[in-house]
Amino acid sequence: MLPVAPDGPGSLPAANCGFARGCGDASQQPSQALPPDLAALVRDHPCYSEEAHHHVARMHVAVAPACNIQCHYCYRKYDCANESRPGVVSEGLSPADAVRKVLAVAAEVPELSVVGIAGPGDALANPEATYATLEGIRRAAPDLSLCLSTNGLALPEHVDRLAALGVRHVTVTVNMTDPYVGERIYPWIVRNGRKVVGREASRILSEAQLAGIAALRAKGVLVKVNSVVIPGVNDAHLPEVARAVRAAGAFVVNLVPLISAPEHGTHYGKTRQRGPTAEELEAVQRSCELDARLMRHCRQCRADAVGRLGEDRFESFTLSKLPPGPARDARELRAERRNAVARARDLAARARDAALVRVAGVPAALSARVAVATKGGGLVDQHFGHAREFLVYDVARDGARLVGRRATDTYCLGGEGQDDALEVSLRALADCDAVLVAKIGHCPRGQLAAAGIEPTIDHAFQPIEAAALAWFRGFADRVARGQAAPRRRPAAGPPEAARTEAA
Ligand code: CLF
Ligand code: SF4
Repeated sequence: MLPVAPDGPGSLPAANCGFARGCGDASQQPSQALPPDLAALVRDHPCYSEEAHHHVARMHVAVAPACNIQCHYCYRKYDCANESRPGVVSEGLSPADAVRKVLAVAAEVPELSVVGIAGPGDALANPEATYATLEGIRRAAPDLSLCLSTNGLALPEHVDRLAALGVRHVTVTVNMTDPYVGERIYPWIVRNGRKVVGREASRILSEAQLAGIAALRAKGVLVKVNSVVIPGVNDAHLPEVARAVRAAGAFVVNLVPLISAPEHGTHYGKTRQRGPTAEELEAVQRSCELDARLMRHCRQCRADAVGRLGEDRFESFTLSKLPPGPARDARELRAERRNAVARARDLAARARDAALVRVAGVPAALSARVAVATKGGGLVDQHFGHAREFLVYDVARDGARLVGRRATDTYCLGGEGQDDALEVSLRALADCDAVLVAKIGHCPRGQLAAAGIEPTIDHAFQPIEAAALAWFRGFADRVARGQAAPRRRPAAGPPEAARTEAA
């Protein structure tokens, strides 16, 4: 059984209150000290621990092509190597190929910690392939954690077998608990060989999802709920969803923005249903975080993703590129890497704690927003011009809290600056006070400064949180001297405000 707070799940404080040590990382939040067994499940999974995601890798094996429901945002025939989002995959795998690929990746990527089945259809709509794969990986590489993502329709009948196999992390995508909302997301489901449409389909789906979450929790499995934020359809309903899944036993909720474009071939793409803006997503997060822990570092991975979150190494590990024979057993190498990662995390935590002491005297009301360019090792170590995304943190004397990631286009290509890409970056960082990078060229430096965003290399190669706090210390001094002022960020409207462009 997962531990329950004395008064039941609803009595737990919000995960992200108090600017604790990085959101989405419950193991690091003093207000919610976890028992050791649960903390261990969180600590080394890159999706459950924001801190771990800088260091630890996951991979997906695409063994599940079929699905038992239809979502208006899904069309799995679309494939593009440049697309990173759920349902996109370059090649499907048999269970035997999946195990071969896992061993090959685990020999080359020693920070690999988790193997997940996340499509491209639904893992539990393909039970034979899913179980053959999980059992094969469990036998071949018992040090790797098994993870699974599902729409939840078939979940109740699979909980016992998953738990018996040692699956300790399951993600259930829950976009609604109200069938009136659901009928605008799901045109149909297939239940016991029968196609069900309309509100009845959503009612059956929601009941199965909540029952499955509760049953997983009873078996000691950590459940993450992914909820797709669809402006005008379910955004105002999501706080209710967060409360319901939390009450059922979900550990963390991940609010993922709808990705929708006409060329994706989806119903939403064709009907021009848009995804949320960064401000709208933040507004929905704020409305849900009182009721649930939130994950904010999701990269909306492909079904064949390989590497740390934000890395796209899947193209290096297609079947044609795998070594012909069995991969070497690299368990010892992975154990060594885990020790090295533990040391790096420890150093980063100490640096952060020392930086917290230095900002303790800053006025409580002062905060700032900083963007960070990182290659993914938890350091400010990327050139501005090479960044394809920035991590954005709100910083105050309590700490640095991840707000989310902002995708951008790479500014520097072949040594040439790309003006269009710079425009994208300026828009992505428009609400930031500073951007912390390892290096930056003259031109982007000037344009960022002109836009009121301070570019700085002063904290290059420092751990991210310590760097953000160190920058904040200097910023607070300048504010006190009247030489700087925090940027005023436009207040995001409530989710209802987004309804104008609904499908
Ligand atoms: Fe994969 Fe999902 Fe397991 Fe993670 S992803 S099955 S829990 S190992 Fe992670 Fe990728 Fe976001 Fe998923 S970043 S899409 S939350
Ligand atoms: Fe696509 Fe997943 Fe929805 Fe199935 S559950 S239709 S695979 S998004």
